[in-house]
Amino acid sequence: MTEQQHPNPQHPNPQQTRHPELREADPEIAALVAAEEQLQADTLRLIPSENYVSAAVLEATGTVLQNKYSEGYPGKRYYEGQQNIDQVETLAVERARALFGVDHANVQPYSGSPANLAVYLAFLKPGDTVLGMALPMGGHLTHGWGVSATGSWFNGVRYGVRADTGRTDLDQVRELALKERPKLIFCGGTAVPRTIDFAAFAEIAREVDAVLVADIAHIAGLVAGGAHPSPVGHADVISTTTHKTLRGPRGALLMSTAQHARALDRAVFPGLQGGPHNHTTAAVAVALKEASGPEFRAYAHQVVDNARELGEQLAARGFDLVSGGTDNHLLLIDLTGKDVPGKVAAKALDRAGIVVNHNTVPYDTRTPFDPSGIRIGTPSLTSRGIPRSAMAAVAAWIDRAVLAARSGDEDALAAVRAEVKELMDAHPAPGLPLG
Ligand code: DSN
Repeated sequence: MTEQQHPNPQHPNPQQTRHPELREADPEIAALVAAEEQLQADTLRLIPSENYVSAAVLEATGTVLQNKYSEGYPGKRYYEGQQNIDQVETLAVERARALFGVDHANVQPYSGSPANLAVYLAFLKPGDTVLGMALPMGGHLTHGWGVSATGSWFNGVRYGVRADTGRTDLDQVRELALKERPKLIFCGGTAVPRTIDFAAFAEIAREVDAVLVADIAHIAGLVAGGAHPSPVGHADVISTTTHKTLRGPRGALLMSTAQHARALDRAVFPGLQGGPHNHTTAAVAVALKEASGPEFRAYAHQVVDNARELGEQLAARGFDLVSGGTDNHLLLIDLTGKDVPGKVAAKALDRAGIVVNHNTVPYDTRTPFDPSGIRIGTPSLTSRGIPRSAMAAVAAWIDRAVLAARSGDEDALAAVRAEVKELMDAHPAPGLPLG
């Protein structure tokens, strides 16, 4: 951090002023926090489920609200002293309802997996059938996959994507629904690069009298910002985390029609959870306020524009994109044709300052621990204000790093890292004092 970057004595070097109590009480943890800040400042973070929260969201997570127990819901608590907490939670609920246009919102789930488990508790008995996208096809563990509680306690039936298009196989969804008569159908996932056809899923769910759950964890910010169609009016329940494209703290929301409000609330508390994390609720409220403004709409559209452009630039360099491209924030890349396994590529990219995750691709012939693909996305880089015009450079860096992964050229990775850092320095990240 140079004097030049902080010329104003009113704003001294944040490394010297940030977290003074923490540095005093626990220098080891303080040093690791500082190192993580530096890492997040210096690297091109392309994991599509990650983002940078604003300084305001970050501050809200570090408030005294974390000292308070509040089991129950506003106006119906099991502990006294809720004068402020009730207002915080009510604000969060009202903002979620307004932003997504839903009848009901529960802001208490600790994260996406507990939120989805609460949905099972609300509607299913152990052994009942749930239909969800298979994990290796882009689904989520909690959509009935075997190693998850949802796949061991319930009868998980899975659909996939079409081999020829890489897109959700809605014919298979309907066939399986008619044959297996699931009580719950999940749409959405963790590696779905295309628009989810909520209306088509709703029609199938109605046909078999199933509850349709739209898991919009990845795309919630795009839905809120009008850059992806909304599941409202189609899905009975909407589940989402708050920390991905929505750019809030780590947490989750369950939303629904008025009809299912009571069942969901009872499932979250007392069914599954104890006291809500009030500091997180406050930060969720702040993020929802931020997401309701015009700047966030522009952000959501820019995320998609950047992803589309990055996809085109990568395809032009011979990368095989599952489904041929993207409609949203993420790209799933099959590296088979590049002759580099996903994990080898991801680790090389990390050394080049580009952070991605290895990922299975549909019909992968390799294992989930050593799959054929990588998954990348544009939410974080867009939060730094990195424009569409920079996507050619990003694609070229990925290309060079993947080639270097194959040849073991560490100098090439170091050269990419230096170029990446220049772009990062030119686009400070929100919430990071080091930017
Ligand atoms: N871990 C999240 C993701 O990366 O997509 C899903 O839970």
